[in-house]
Amino acid sequence: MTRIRARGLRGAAASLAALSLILAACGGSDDASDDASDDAAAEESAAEDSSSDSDSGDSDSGDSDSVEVTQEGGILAAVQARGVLNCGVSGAAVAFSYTQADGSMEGIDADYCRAVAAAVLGDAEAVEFTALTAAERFTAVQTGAVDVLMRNSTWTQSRDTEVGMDFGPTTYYDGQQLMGRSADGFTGSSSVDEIDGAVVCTNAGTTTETNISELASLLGISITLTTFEDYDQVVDAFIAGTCDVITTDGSGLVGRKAAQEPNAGDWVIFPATPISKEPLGPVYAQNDSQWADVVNWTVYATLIADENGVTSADVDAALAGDFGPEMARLMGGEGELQSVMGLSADAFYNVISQVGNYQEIWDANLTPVGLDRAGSANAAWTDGGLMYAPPAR
Ligand SMILES: N[C@@H](CCC(=O)N[C@@H](CS)C(=O)NCC(=O)O)C(=O)O
Repeated sequence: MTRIRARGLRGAAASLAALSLILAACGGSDDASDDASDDAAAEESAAEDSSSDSDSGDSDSGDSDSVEVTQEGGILAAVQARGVLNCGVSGAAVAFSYTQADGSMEGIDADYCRAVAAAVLGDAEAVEFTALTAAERFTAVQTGAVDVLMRNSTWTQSRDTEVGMDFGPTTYYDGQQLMGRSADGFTGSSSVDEIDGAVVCTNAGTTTETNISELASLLGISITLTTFEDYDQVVDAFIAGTCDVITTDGSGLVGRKAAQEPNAGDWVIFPATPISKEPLGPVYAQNDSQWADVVNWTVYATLIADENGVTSADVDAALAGDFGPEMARLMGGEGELQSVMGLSADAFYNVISQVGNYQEIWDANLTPVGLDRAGSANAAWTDGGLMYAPPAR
């Protein structure tokens, strides 16, 4: 994994530190972390193998018999004492968490790291980003190498129940799609049957590889599934022609198409309806309810502000009650509930003023690559979408 100390909002300079292994980073000598690392290594090496139309089972879920939260006393106290949030990201997911040329981290996931730092520390810049591959990410949560993982990670039953982690509110409802070349006859209305005989590439340790294997079996088609450790390698192999088709979350295809397609129309994304549900959101160690509340309500605060039309420019008016009592409470006014969570009363004022509401975070990161919120599952519930927060009272 790669640790990137990025103190700064979008575009601010950050420093790149050396590559380091998970065990080196967390000094894991206890049984739980050894188990977790061994399992992850086994999972990674298994996933590195290419397979043909294989049933790769639950390789994306990780596997850990005995996992314990390693930060005694709670993650909130640990982060407050440290003064910096350790946040796991991809670093290779355009528009979600993508390492910029100057070393800074940009994307919706990176901004949710900043939002948690703003809530806990009053400073959205107090984040150390750790770039993790798909295969590395859950071990980093289990061992406490990161306080929270914001790495386009899909909430699944096995990950939630077997792997020593809990999932927060979905920040982006995604779905798996495929991308091929128009020169090979693929169009936006192509169906999955058309990849019969193709070399299909994706990254290891993901829901993606299991979804496509299961679907190929179901459809009775034969594919050669080749997995790479990181997504940069997948896209490079697609560009080099080694892969006929690549597959991952639709957002990951749209982002790379926007960033790397040689000529407009060369690459096409299909099928129109995704082949899976990929609810993406925060992941943290299990059995730390206080920390779960902090991360969850940070996300909810961005949604409630969005529901009430409160942007970063409106926080003082909201605190003064101009947007009603719920927003006043959420901004730290009369009846505020942040203090009982172990946060300062102005925790969510800091989130909205320094990072923005959900729509502002969307506009900053996803609109530029052509991802539309309107009409998608990511629209507010009042607009027919699934974005919905419990009441702040
Ligand atoms: N959401 C899926 C896939 C996540 C995933 O790894 N997606 C790719 C494509 S968007 C990615 O982000 N790769 C970045 C990397 O490998 O660093 C999961 O949780 O397993």
